[in-house]
Amino acid sequence: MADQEDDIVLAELPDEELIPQMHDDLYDGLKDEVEEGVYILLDRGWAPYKVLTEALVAGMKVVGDDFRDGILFVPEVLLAANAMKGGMNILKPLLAETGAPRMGRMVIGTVKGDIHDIGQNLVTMMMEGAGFEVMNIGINNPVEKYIEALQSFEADILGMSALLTTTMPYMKVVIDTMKESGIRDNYIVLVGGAPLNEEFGRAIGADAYCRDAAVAVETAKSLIARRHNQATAG
Ligand code: B1M
Repeated sequence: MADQEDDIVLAELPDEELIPQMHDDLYDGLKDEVEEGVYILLDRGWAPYKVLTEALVAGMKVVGDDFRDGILFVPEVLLAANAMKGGMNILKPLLAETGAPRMGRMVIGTVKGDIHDIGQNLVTMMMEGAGFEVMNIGINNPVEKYIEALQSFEADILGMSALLTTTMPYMKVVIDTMKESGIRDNYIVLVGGAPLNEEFGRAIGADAYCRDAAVAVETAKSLIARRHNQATAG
């Protein structure tokens, strides 16, 4: 693979060849090449969101499938994740550059026992791009950390992420603790992550399950608007 890479000049590839090449580079954990590809697409006038979804997220899907099937192992996936983050870091300021009005404040973090953070970083970027202020508290968060962050940041929304079937039940622990402390209804609770679904979101008492970052933005916008309307009516 590496020998072939030496011969390929990314800037000379047309879009329809550059995209699969970037997926290969992501798969191989070639951060510099992935970053170069992102710059090339932006130079060609691609919207940052299109680069994100078609060049990066779609490439990561292949990595995920091969990880599941035992073709890739943790060290390779870490390299791919690092390459993905390189590309995301270039896009982050561009996605946030919309000059959108302040929409609300969100605390987001991955639950206790879980160290996957690419998805929640993406949600953070997209929410910031849509005008939300976001406090990203990272990975492996116990309930106390969520509650402390919600209160200190004066958040409107709690976002929780879980990528493992073994860690997703912890979301219910957080929501139940919020209920016990009498603060549940002060916040909109959104949950996401590959193993979740709508039914799970409902069952644990979240306000909504968000399939992806774009859905998270739309859901947050509509639930915040509904809250404002209720507050005005009441
Ligand atoms: Co992990 N891993 N991993 N992993 N890993 C998965 C999740 C897995 C599905 C792979 C597989 O088998 N196919 C599998 C889980 C199986 C299961 O539980 N059913 C798995 C496993 C088993 C593991 C380990 C146990 C492996 C091991 O050690 N033997 C281990 C667990 C570590 C731990 O957390 N305690 C582990 C470790 C790792 C790495 C460290 C190597 C690395 C993480 C690096 C990092 O995040 N910094 C890693 C990765 C990269 C993956 C895959 C390949 C990719 C995840 C990802 O970043 N996807 C993943 C396979 C997969 O998901 N297909 C896998 C891209 C990202 C953009 O998508 O995170 O789904 P996603 O986020 C989306 C939506 O879900 C949604 O929006 C995002 C953007 O659209 N969303 C939200 C997510 N969070 C949200 C929160 C919201 C709203 C929407 O709040 C409002």
